[in-house]
Amino acid sequence: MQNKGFFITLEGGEGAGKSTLLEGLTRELLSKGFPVVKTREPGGSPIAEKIRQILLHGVGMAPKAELLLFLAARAQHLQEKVVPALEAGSIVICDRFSDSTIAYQSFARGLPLEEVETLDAIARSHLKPQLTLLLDIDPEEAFKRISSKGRDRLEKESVAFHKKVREGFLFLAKRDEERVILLDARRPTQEVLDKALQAVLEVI
Ligand code: T5A
Repeated sequence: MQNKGFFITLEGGEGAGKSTLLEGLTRELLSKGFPVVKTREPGGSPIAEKIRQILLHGVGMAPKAELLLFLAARAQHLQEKVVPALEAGSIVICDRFSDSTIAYQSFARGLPLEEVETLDAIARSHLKPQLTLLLDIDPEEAFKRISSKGRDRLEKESVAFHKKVREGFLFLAKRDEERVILLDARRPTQEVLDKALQAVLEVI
């Protein structure tokens, strides 16, 4: 799929600092005059936000249903928001995308990698991010940053689950070194933002 814009995704485990980085990057790029659309998954459009509620708070969800709901939300979000913004020439920055599906639904949940990748490619109509910033941090350290109250269904998973998520992300970073920039998420917020901004400005 060809487009005029630039597609950036932010990835990492819970509490790694993706939302913080999304705000900072958007602010910096807008101040430099770039057209930026910020968004997130699951969600980012009205129908996808409804699916998000089911995903984060549904009870007794089967792993395959979970996978297909994330992908349904993705297909809707892309058609409604991401693709039009890219076609209009914007830089789209998305908090989580396909790497999260592979890390959570395949590495951590245990669904076969090849099947997850095939279904994901269908959901995203083969659209790929041109740059991914992966915020890497040990999950036990990251969980200290987020309140134990009001945790959602995935945040309540075990430490072992979240360690497998991290393994998944690191596997993807190694497999696709050209696209994925690994950032040390333990560093201070401003330092993470500076490194991320430098990486973005080098490629856009
Ligand atoms: N999921 C998602 C799947 O399983 N499959 C999929 O395909 C997709 C797309 C989404 C859930 O869905 C799963 C993954 C998730 O479990 P979400 O609400 O988007 O849920 O969850 P998160 O992305 O994990 O959101 P969080 O808010 O928990 O984490 P963030 O955005 O990474 O962290 P952030 O920026 O909110 O920061 C957390 C705290 O740390 C501080 C912040 O101020 C904040 O208090 N902080 C730092 N502190 C010290 N140093 C830094 N560098 C810091 N950066 C931020």
